[in-house]
Amino acid sequence: MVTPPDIVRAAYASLVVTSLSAARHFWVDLLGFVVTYEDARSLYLRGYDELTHHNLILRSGPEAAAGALGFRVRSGDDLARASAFYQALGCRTERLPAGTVRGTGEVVRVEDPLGFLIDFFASSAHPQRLQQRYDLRRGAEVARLDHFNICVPDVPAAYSYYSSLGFGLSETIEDGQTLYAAWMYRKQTVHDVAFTGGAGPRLHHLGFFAHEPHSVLRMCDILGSLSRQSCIERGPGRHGVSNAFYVYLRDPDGHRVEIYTSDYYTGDPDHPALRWSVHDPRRRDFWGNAVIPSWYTQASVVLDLDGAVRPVTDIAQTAEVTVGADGFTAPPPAPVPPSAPPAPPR
Ligand code: 4SX
Ligand code: FE2
Repeated sequence: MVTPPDIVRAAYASLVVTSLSAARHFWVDLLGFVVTYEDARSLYLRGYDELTHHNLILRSGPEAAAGALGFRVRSGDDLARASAFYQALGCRTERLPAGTVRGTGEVVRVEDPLGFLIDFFASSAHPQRLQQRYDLRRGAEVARLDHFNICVPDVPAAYSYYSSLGFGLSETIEDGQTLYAAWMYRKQTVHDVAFTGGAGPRLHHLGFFAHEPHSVLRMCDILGSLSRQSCIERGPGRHGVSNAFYVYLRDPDGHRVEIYTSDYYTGDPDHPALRWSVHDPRRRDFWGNAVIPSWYTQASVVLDLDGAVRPVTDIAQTAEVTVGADGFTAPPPAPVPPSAPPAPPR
């Protein structure tokens, strides 16, 4: 097998938005992203901890879609490995000279076997360090990009492709027959990428890390105060999978964003995967709150190397939403077994 590139982490994503001013208001003024660069057609944003040029590129365009998902690789040699790896798979690849993606060294851009546009880069400009500029923080006080969640018609196929790229498995949702969802990592957290079974390729959401559960709650309070509560799609709550505290929001174009905090360390070489039953009502919300059906079914279409929207293939396996207990399909609590009254103390 061809050696895969040494991927460090999920680093940036690019979204096409239909109104850059509406998107700026949402991502910068409300969520509190930092602007690294902007012009009339694009915005380059990062979290307060981020020391590369950007975590998110917003570009204005005629139709909402997701562009490339960016992985940082360890060195320049890994760019050559990425090219060779995808060429051996028969995938289209491009080399973009340094600066083609603003603030970023050379990029290898590929159409991956799942149908997503993926960027690999090894170097980036270092912007001003803002971690301790508490005076500037707003909104959810987003720290950095944490993960991509993608909709794929065939979850086992996505799992085996990302395994071949050297990703570790942290958690799954499954039953005896079907792998419904999986979480995989390169950095030492629960994930850099996760798969939701559904029509694909589509981007399900971008997960951004915040340091405090309080940031998640504060974001919800801010949206309520501004009568923007309809942006809140799911949560706030505690995930079963990952143990993170979360909320999902929808941006003005419907792109889904998760504010995510306090998952756990996965860096030991023998890190054991946690496997959840699809019938466990705590798996997606540890408190058993129902997952709204739109969360399972709606997602952003993705672009190909020519900038065209990728056609979507229907789910090729049983849909989790039709089997899983999610609060609304949860079995009633087990009856308390009858027992004899405790014997009086002697
Ligand atoms: O809904 S899940 O609890 O399975 C979940 C969803 C866990 C972690 C995530 O990042 C996520 O998006
Ligand atoms: Fe997530």
